[in-house]
Order: sequence, then C-alpha cells, then structure tokens
Amino acid sequence: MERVVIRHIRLRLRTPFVTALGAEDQRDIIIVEVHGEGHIGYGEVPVMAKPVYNEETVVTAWHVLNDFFVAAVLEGRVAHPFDAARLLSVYHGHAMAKAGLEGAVWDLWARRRGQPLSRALGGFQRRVPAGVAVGFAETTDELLRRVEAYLGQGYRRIKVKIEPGRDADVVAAVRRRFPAINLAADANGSYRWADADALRRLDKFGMSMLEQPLPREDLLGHARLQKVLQTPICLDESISSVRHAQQALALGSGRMFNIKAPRLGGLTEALAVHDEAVAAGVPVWCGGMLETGIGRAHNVALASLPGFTLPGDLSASERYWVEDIVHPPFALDEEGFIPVPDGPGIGVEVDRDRLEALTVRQRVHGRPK
Ligand code: OSB
Ligand code: MG
Repeated sequence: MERVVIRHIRLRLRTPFVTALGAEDQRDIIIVEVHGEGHIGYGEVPVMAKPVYNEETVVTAWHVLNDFFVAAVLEGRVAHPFDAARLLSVYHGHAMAKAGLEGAVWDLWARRRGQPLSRALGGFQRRVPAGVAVGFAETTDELLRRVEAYLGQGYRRIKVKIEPGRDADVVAAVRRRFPAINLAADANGSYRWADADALRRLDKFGMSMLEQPLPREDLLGHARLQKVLQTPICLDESISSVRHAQQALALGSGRMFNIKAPRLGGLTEALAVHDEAVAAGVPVWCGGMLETGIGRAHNVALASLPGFTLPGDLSASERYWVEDIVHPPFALDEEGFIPVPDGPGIGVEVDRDRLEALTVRQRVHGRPK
C-alpha cells in the first residue's frame, strides 16, 4: 500500500429520499482510494447529510480518516484486509469512515489476486435478488405510482417507510392495490413501546418484516415487542457490531438482520454477523445507504454469501442517479436480480473523469506518485 486518497464528492439523487429521519437529496460522501502495485482499491463512506442514522457526517468522517485512520493503516502491517479491520478496531465508533477505508483495502487485495471481491469474501451466488426502499410520498396516489413503477422494473420486494401517524394507511394502500407482493416496512427507530398497539395493527397486512421499529439501543424492547407481533422484526440500526448480533439472537430481539458493512465498520465485521446469523438459522439481507456504484459493488459482493437469502435494498444505479460513477451501471436482469460482477475486485470500472469532476476536496497520504 503506497498511497491513500480521501475524496469528498457531491452528487444529487434523482429524487429526494424521505424517511422518519428526514429528507436526503444531495449526497456529500467520501470515496477512499488505496493505491498499490499499479492497482487502486475503492471504498465508500455513505454518510447522511445530518447525524440522524448514526453519529457520523461527512465532516466527522473526513476528520477521523485524515487525522487517525489512514495513518493507522499505512503505518501498520496489512497482509490481509482483516489486519486493516484489526488496526481500526481500537477506535470507537465512526463505523462508516472505517468501512470506507477497510472496503478499499478489500478491493485492492482482491484485485491483486485477480479475484472478484465476492469470491474473496466467500460468496458464490452469481446474482442477488433486488428489493427497493420507497420513501414517503406527498400523496398515496404518488406512492402507489412509484411502487407500481418499481414492480414493473422487476423489483422482488417493496419496503415502505413508516413512522407514527403515517403507517397503517400507507401499508394498507399498497397491500390493497398489490395483494400478493413481498411487502415490508422500515420505521428507522421512530416508535416507542407505548406505540405497540399501532404496530400490532400492521400484523394484518402480512408483511415479510417490520424493520427497526424501536430506537437502536433497545434490544430488550425489541425482544418484548417481537413477543406481541406476528410480523418478523428485522434489525438494522441496532446491530452495530457482532456483539450486538449475538445479544439480539440470545434475547430474541428480531427474526432477521439487515446487514450493512458501513454500519458495522466494514466487511470483516459484516462477515462475522453473517456467520452468527447463519449459525443461529436467522436469515439476513443486505441493506443500503443510497450508495454510488462503488458502495453498491461492495454490497452486491457481500450479498453473494450463502446466508443472504432474502431480497436486499440492492437497487439499480438508475434508481438513485442520473449517471452513476461506475461502468457498467448496476441494473436488474429480467427476473429482478442484480448480477454479481465477476471481474477482479469490485468488478466494475470507476469513471475517473467523473470522480474528479464530482470532487469537492481531496487529501493524499503516503508516497507521492
Ligand atoms: O434504514 O435502511 C435504511 C437509506 C439511508 C439510510 C438508512 C436506510 C436507507 C434505506 C435505503 O432504506 C436503502 C437503499 O436503497 O440504499
Ligand atoms: Mg433500515
């Protein structure tokens, strides 16, 4: 590893994404490049505009990467991406910043071995089922139009966003119009135990899961809630380490996990959560954070592992961007699956000109060219 480049890039989502956490329209994120032996490995830090999903923002990620994390990895001995994960594990929090750097190390490592990232992670599924997360819309008609369009594009699972006061009506409208689809809802932690009755009213819609109803710290609350709900609870924000996954499994806090490497501090921790879930017989799916093609490539590679049996928030590039930063862009096949790239590393080509054009600022660490 000779050089690390930290780039803050800015790009606009095709349409704003509105959830219980607020609205995202402009994405200010960080792309990490790890250069070595003529190759470049890429990672992504998909922070939200405000610290509402976790504590991170583009400014905190810029700080910890440039002031601590890059030096720790450049000065450490990294023979395998596990070493990068271990070097970063002494620092608290800042999972997305860690994941961006560790992910770039994984990509570089796989490229040097001429191996697809999916294979380097132990994944053999050649395509992964695509689902889509649909944000709040201004009107029910607008929401139904969007859902219909996604179903027409082949998506195999629709996840709507809910929050107190905007739940049963949303779910009921989609269910009435599309009685047979795989339908789920994500609350992003916006409910409290006192709202359990409102959540129980969602049971009758036959949803495949209810994602993160309660605040992320509340593993006990989720266990208590799962006992009074038929709909399986899926944990997202609550699982920020393999320890949380073990505790959630022991407590019965949910019946499935959404695995996101950025939330977990990297692919190494994501693999550990996957393995715990598989051992416990708990199904998992791969979540998303409105990533560019770089983060999406990491997600698709991860989702090729055997425990990922459910459709993830793995959507086509065009669902987010007018133009992605990778070629070819991610797209669904005729049956609503995304093919896992089989070239070395992330397996898609990064558009260097576009990356430069989107760069707001960059810092170069290590040996200059
Ligand atoms: O809770 O899963 C979530 C996006 C940003 C932050 C949190 C979440 C999401 C999504 C969108 O639901 C998933 C995607 O399509 O990337
Ligand atoms: Mg979620």
